[in-house]
Amino acid sequence: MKCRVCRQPAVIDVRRHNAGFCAEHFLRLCRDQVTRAIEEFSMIGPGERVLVAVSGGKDSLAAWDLLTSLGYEADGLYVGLGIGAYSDVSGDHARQFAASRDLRLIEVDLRDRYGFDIPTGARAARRVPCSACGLSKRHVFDRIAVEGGYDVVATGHNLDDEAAVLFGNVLRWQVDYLARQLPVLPERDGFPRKVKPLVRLTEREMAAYCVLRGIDYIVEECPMSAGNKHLGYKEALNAIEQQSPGSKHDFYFGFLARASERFRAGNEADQAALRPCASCGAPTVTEVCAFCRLVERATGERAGGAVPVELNVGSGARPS
Ligand code: Q46
Ligand code: ZN
Ligand code: ZN
Repeated sequence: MKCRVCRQPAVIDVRRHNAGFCAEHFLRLCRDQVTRAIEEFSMIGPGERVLVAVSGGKDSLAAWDLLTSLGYEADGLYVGLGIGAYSDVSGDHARQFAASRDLRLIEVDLRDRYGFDIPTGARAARRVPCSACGLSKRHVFDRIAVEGGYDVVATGHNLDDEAAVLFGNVLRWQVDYLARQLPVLPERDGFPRKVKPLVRLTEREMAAYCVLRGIDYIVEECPMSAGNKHLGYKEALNAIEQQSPGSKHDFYFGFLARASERFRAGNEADQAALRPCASCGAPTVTEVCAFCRLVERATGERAGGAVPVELNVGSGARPS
């Protein structure tokens, strides 16, 4: 197979584009797809500061690399979840990447800052680990973005992730989730905008991107992901994609273009009902937000939010 652009031998075939690409033109395709997503959904404005949530996996490291190579001022945030060796190794990958590119990595360890880790916290609070984990990560992203004066939090969710979440939400008609399933969630009440610049790229493409860019990422899955429904949804969608390339793209972008608006109409009233959490100030519908309740159950203490906390900042300097 030859590269669609230059006719040199291809290193990857991208079936949904019905084309092969050499290394140079594949990397350019990835950058173009990110630029297109950022522009199409107004993700990042000129001069805005971006905080990239990095897990040490391929998607978040690729997102950080893509954003910085496109010229955005993007620092990384790594949250130490305390999931045994998985957390140790993933943290090492994030640190190594930051050091290799001379980028600034902020680290927050859940145990140090909030007094619990995901396995013990989830058990104490009787939540499934991924639910306690998602809640904690979202809280930390918001909190650090506010403390550091970042305008935007970027995550490494790719097309496979978004299509799988959409599939699960449609399967159960989770209309509240469907209303919020967007590649951009606007800033509100002093909390930053959330963006997903990789929505036009797949998991396989991000793995290839990392290999071609020499990015060493953690390959092992999180041990707590076993039984996660999204893995099953991804497999189902992969089988469909195999038969009919482009299905995932059409499913997700068709939803955004033709259906998402209908679910959002009813959700605006819910948004208006949000008020600041009595403990940490995050927007919530209850008096104390779900994260603060999790901290309370996991540690017996309130999370609070106003207390200044020292950040453990990695060795890399901010890019000039
Ligand atoms: S890290 Fe956390 Fe994931 Fe592990 S516990 Fe679940 S949510 S699977 S992205
Ligand atoms: Zn080429
Ligand atoms: Zn709170």
